[in-house]
Amino acid sequence: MPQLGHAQLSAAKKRLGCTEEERHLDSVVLTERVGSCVIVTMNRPEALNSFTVDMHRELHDAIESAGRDPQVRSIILTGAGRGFCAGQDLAEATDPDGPIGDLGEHLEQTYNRLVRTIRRLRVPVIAAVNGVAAGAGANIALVCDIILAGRSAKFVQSFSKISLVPDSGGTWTLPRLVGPHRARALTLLGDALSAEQAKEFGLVWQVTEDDGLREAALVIAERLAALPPEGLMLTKQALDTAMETTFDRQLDIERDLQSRAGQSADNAEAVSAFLEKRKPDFSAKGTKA
Ligand code: LHQ
Repeated sequence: MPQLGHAQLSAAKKRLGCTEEERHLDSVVLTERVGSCVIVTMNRPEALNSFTVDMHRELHDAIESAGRDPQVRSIILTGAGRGFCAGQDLAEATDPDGPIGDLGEHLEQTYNRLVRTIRRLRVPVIAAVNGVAAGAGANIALVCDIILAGRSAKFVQSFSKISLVPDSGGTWTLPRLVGPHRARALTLLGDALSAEQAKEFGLVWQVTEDDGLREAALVIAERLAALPPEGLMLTKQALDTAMETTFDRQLDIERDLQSRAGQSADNAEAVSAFLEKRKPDFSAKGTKA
């Protein structure tokens, strides 16, 4: 009998009349709205949330649709169970009847699309790394804007152990985050970095107790929601180009983005509120009157 993927199973259950809640429990990606934040949870705990084609599709759709919602001000990416994400599901990758052929093509259609989408999002993405993050799972965390880690989290560039090249942007992000020689040792040896070491190396913003991770991520989400969104979006854009360009070109980019930021109603409101010693109200939209 042919095996159904999660997406096909969900569609079949829909036809068979399951409730929305029953279908949701089946999904390999869960989404939960908390205020203006969407928590996106990779949900294959039995395989440490490793990536199948189905999980790629659901994760990309969940993140893209949260990013398109103008009411959403941040996204938290996390994993169900004891892992964050163990990278590619190696059983699916090696299944001769499975969906994966050439790995380069697979990367382009799945991991590259995902990390490009995360990187280009209007809103900040917080990675709440709740356990082991291995292979592409580690590198997907590294493209997020703010990385929090539970005390039991680990970051492993496990590619060398299976004779693969670090992907999902890891060869770009890692040397920039930890320096070229640490990046070489981490990727060639494949040693696991503990949450504390990852913080020391500059990968992680904050380490929390495991049971305090969700709360800590929501506190960051709440702080981001209190800030003017356009300024955050433009700051993300400025930092994205900064690593690829010259100092002079980056000054031009800052000038152009600051010109846009300076014309925003949020900037006018924030400065007036500061001068008038009151709390700002960022509900008004558009450019300065
Ligand atoms: C897994 C996996 C997994 C399936 C744990 N797959 N089941 C891109 C393009 C295309 C192809 C290739 O790859 C890529 C990018 C990549 O991501 S390559 C890197 C792929 N990932 C890995 O090599 C990591 C493999 N996993 C591990 O080394 C360990 O599981 C880690 C270090 C993550 C965790 O170790 P433990 O805490 O000791 O857990 P465990 O090994 O006992 O795993 C628990 C279960 O999860 C186990 O299943 P079981 O039925 O025995 O309980 C594992 O088989 C399963 N699992 N990772 N990637």
